[in-house]
Amino acid sequence: MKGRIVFATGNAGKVKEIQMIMEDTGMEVLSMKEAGISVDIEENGTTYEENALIKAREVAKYTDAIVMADDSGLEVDYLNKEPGILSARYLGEDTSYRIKNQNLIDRLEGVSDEKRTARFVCAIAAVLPDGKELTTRATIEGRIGYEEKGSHGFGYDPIFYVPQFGKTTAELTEEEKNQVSHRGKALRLMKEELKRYENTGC
Ligand code: ITT
Repeated sequence: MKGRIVFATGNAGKVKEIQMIMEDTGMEVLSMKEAGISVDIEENGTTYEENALIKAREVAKYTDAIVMADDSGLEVDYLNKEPGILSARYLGEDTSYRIKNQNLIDRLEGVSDEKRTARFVCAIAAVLPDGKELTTRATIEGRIGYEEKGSHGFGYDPIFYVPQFGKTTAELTEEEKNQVSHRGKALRLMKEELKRYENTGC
């Protein structure tokens, strides 16, 4: 694959992961900021895919490059899948994750291990220069921990415990997280979709 991708996100944590995951494509991945694009996008979709497409379509108005966007969230089963699609806005966009994470831990007080199941969900959308739109989605299953652990990653990572590693995603190295994460898996699916479209035109 060749060319440039502009990633329609203002989240620096996502940008770092995405650039690592896309490294092997040989394509240059620029954040919106690096591409000099600054837009305020209203994410008023009802699904992760819709929101990812809204972001990618908006930024595609300002560039001829491939544009991709990520819409993601944390679904806690015991809380009826909250905060879900509203994860970034949960308790207010500017509220620190220390407070958001502690709030989720508090809401699960007394809840047993088996009922603390949760998942990160990620939808990736791509808008290609010819107008073609692609979407992919992936998840990682885990549990909400009892305290924050780890300092890598961003957002809800310190409370998202992955049984397979016996660690939170904030305790994993960047490589380990990208191997198993919702974002890593959804982006690898998107790489395949792009290759398929390049080869077949549909
Ligand atoms: P952009 O819309 O600019 O991409 P955002 O942070 O607002 O940035 P979303 O609307 O997709 O992005 O919200 C996703 C939120 O879900 C994110 O802010 C985190 O709170 C949470 N989240 C998603 N993936 C995560 C991950 O890998 N680790 C920790 N938290 C994550």
